[in-house]
Amino acid sequence: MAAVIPTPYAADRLWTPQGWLRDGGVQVDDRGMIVGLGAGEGERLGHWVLPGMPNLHSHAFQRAMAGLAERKGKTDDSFWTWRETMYAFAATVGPDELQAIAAQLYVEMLKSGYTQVCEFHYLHHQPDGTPYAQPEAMSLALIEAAREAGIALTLLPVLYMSGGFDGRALAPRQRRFGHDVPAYLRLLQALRAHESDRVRVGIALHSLRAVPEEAMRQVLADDLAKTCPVHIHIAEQIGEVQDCLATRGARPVEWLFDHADVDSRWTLVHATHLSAKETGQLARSGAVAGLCPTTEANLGDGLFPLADYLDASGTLGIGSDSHISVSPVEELRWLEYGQRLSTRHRNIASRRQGDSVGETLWPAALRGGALASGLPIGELREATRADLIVLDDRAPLLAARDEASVIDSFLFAGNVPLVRDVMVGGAWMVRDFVHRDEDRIAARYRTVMERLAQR
Ligand code: NGQ
Ligand code: ZN
Repeated sequence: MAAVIPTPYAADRLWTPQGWLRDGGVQVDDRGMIVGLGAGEGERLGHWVLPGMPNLHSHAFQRAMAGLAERKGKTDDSFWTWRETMYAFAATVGPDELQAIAAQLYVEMLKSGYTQVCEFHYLHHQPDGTPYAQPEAMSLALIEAAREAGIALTLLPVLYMSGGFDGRALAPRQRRFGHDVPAYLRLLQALRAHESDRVRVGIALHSLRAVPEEAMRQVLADDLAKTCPVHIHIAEQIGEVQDCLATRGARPVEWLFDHADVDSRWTLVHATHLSAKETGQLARSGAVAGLCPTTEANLGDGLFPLADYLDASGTLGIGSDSHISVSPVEELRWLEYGQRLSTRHRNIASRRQGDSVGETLWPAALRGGALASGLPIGELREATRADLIVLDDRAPLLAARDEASVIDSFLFAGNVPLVRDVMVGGAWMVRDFVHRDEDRIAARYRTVMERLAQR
């Protein structure tokens, strides 16, 4: 068989872990993988070229209710009252709606610079809890949406078994989330058949409140769970920490480390409320802290101990979670701003004199996001997928920005899109700010939303 010659691309400045590579080039093979990096020859990508960002935490359906829970209710509004609104909305979404919403969301993700998404998916069954004729119908809707939009997907079907730490049964509105362990493992097995260069499957345990200890042990012991990413929501709300202490005698993260071999395959989503001991445990384990700053702000969760965690060399990534905002720039900006507001200091994420906040956070989130996604590494180098973004070098904001200042300007000062082009696996999904199929996907989304609004 004749070898296919890789496609060469050139860029004026290409972001690598060593900093900006000048007049660099990437060679991409026919599977969309980078097979060479070095001197720049070939089609010019643009001026500032960065690796695309993985989004490590998404509940796609929630995009369609963004902005609909911002009005004061009868009781004190909290995470738990938001969850009631979210459950009511979730009950209206079936496979067709999910596909339309997710495809629209994924287009928005691509246009903002995300090239990969981890979908933490728990809307498995019909609203009353009856499985669909094809039990994995909702998962397949997400796979199809990712394919239509052209974003790479790590699908994390979620195990959800109980309604609280006391092991109580699922509430009526939670029934569509539920599986027993054998049915969950069958779902995982069925979805594995859909894996490809662009689709991966991992495991998600919804939370310690939703997964009893014995079920967690059984799933983690199964061969299917031995090599894939494992995600869990943990310690997002103080109430959860208190319930865990009361029922299990330990704080959530502490308890997890005592009962599972938490390593770099794991992503602990939120991990907001950590003791000093837990911060150290999480950092040393190599697991990813899955931070979702805009959602955590929107839901009133609290602030992650970023400085201590970075001082302990902890790994982090970002997710847009409830999609109240869909932008890696906004996640990283608010990650830093939350710390500034609470400490009344500046430049918190950069821990050494002279380091830039943006040049610290963008690569950190690339690395953690890749790990969480089950991908080799979050940087442009050989044997990684050619997922990259090109900034708009004609934007007035970037005028006279140089290698030392462009990433900070991109992260902190942009109020209009600065991501001009987006490539996933060697193929252009966004060119000149336009996604290749955005009109059709948006039109279908509008039709679906109008239908849902009438229910
Ligand atoms: C979720 N979202 O699973 O969608 C959760 C809310 C829960 C966030 N925590 C439901 N942001 O935690 O029970
Ligand atoms: Zn979540």
